[in-house]
Amino acid sequence: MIPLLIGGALFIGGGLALSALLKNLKGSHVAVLGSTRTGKTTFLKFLETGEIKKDYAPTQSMEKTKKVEIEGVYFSVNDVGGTIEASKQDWLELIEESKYIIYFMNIDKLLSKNKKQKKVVEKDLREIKKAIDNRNKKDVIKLFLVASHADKQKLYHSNYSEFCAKVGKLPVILESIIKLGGSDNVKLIIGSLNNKAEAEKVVKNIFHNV
Ligand SMILES: Nc1nc2c(ncn2[C@@H]2O[C@H](COP(=O)(O)OP(=O)(O)O)[C@@H](O)[C@H]2O)c(=O)[nH]1
Ligand SMILES: [Mg+2]
Repeated sequence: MIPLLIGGALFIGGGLALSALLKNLKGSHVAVLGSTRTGKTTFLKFLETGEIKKDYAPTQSMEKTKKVEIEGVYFSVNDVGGTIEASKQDWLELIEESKYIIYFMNIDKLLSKNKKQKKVVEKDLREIKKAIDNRNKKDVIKLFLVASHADKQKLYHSNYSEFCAKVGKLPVILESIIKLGGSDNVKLIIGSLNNKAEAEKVVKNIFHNV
């Protein structure tokens, strides 16, 4: 059983303490990557506060990489311009030091055949793969692909399993998972950060069994 009361612990729904969920990651570095407006800041703020803030504040260029320690886990968000193009060196540094990568993509845009988003995701994942292969540290990296903004798609609400199957079959996602080492190394998380309940599901899906 998960203890119900831990001093100062943040609870994320159903009495599940974030500290319990992050227990196995203690001391690890987690890189949060993804193009702009995919949900990185929202995700991190949720981990910090348990709240969903809707107002979009583009990350200031002064704070290219934001680092936060949560429950003994070191999260870094790289947020300038979004794509790997804009801040490649920062991405490479984060990938070098991290054991986990959480990559955000806007699944609503991908499913809407947004060519730009598709190109960005393809390029980002290709570069992430290269960076992982070139790491000096040789420990295995776990990668979480988070397909956020799913709430904007009708099928997500009407038939969740069908929606997941559809997302899993998208070539850009399917091919990336294979190239990045298959389902042992890569986990696809489909969901939304539109509200607390949805964000809790995303967080649980990422961190349980890690
Ligand atoms: N509907 C919906 N909005 C989202 C979702 N994730 C993020 N947003 C919104 O998208 C905007 C950009 O999110 P943000 O976390 O700032 O993106 P970042 O640039 O990756 O840090 C914000 O207004 C968020 O409230 C989602 O899953 N669904
Ligand atoms: Mg941001």
